[in-house]
Amino acid sequence: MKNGKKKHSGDPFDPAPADKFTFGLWTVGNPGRDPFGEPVRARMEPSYIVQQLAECGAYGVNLHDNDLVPFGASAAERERIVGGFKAALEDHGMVVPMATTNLFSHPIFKDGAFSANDPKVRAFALKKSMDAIDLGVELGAETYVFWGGREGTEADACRDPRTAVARTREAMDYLCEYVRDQGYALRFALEAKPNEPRGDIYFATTGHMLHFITTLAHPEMVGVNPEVAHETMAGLSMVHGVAQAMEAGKLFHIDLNAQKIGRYDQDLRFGSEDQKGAFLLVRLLEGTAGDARYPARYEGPRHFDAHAYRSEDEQGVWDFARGCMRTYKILKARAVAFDRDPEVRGLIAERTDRELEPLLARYSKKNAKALRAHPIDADAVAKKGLGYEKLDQLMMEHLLGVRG
Ligand code: GLT
Ligand code: MN
Ligand code: MN
Repeated sequence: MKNGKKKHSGDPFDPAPADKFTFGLWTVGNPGRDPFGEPVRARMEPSYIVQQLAECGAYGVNLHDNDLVPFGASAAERERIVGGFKAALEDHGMVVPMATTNLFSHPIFKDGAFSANDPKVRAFALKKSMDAIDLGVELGAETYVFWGGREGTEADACRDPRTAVARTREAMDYLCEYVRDQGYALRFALEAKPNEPRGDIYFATTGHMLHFITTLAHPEMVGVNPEVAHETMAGLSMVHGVAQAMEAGKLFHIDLNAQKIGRYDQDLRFGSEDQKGAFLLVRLLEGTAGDARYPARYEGPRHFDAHAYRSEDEQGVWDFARGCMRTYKILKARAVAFDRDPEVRGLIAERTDRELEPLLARYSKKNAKALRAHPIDADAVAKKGLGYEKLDQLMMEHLLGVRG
């Protein structure tokens, strides 16, 4: 069954490959292990996951090196596994748009990977990353994610945190040069997280990453991969972080899921918590507000980095996967209706002032002089209500499906 040939149900919210929905092999493949309990689901073969995700209407799968090729596999075993996986992708019309390296599971990474104090660990991390980049490119990946889950501390005196930053820069510069040297068309996307599994993880938020990128030797090759759960764990607005990345041309990839504030990294089904945040995120990614100043929409894959509840069996996993995709499409339809609503448009229409705005746009002695001379009645401006209660309620009504 080739994906392109799969018959669509006709339900407008059922996913199709054109929606560009992707899942990590580790997401639907999550066996439901947690720090307090054993796995509740059996391991699924990567080729089987590809087949099932294609059935569900997904566009592709992403992977860590060891999601596919077990740690320490021989070259012959690697060839056999990769060959079988490529055949499954081909059979089911699925692609691998993103790949990454597992730099956190093996005990060698207990002190981090690129930032670890032992040069042998840093060397191992670079070697493993180069091999994993080769694998990703072989499978067709265009984006390569770096999530520094173990790059952090509990005992902060173990290294100067500035050294951790500098070592991470060295590693990123090293790997960018490797990619250039190989002639690969690959971009890096850095994923932030504030804590877990480490007490504190370096580069805690997307904002930290955005600045770090400006210090790299090839900043044009590197962007970010913000995750809903991680920004929310930090108590931040995912929408604002993503917007800053988009405005800087740095949203290279995205990890969609859901999260309650103040919890462990829950990686819940997309949209299952904070529906308002999810709505605003989809609205931003899809560009339904239609602001002429910005590129219309985010064009990359819509990747769900989430997993089914531990209460589920395999059927629950596919229900979870369909749920992520359906909720995204439902929110997209709601966002389109919201931004078309004349009452909404009236409330968010920008105020213009042809005389004043040119004076604000750029400093010059002349502009500043004219600006200072321009009378502004602060009390009169302050008195006027902005109508945001009405606007937000209209958003709620669209979101709850009683309007539009
Ligand atoms: C891990 C983590 C995710 C990262 C993945 C990429 S692995 O599941 O929780 O947020 O995106 O390494
Ligand atoms: Mn993630
Ligand atoms: Mn997460």
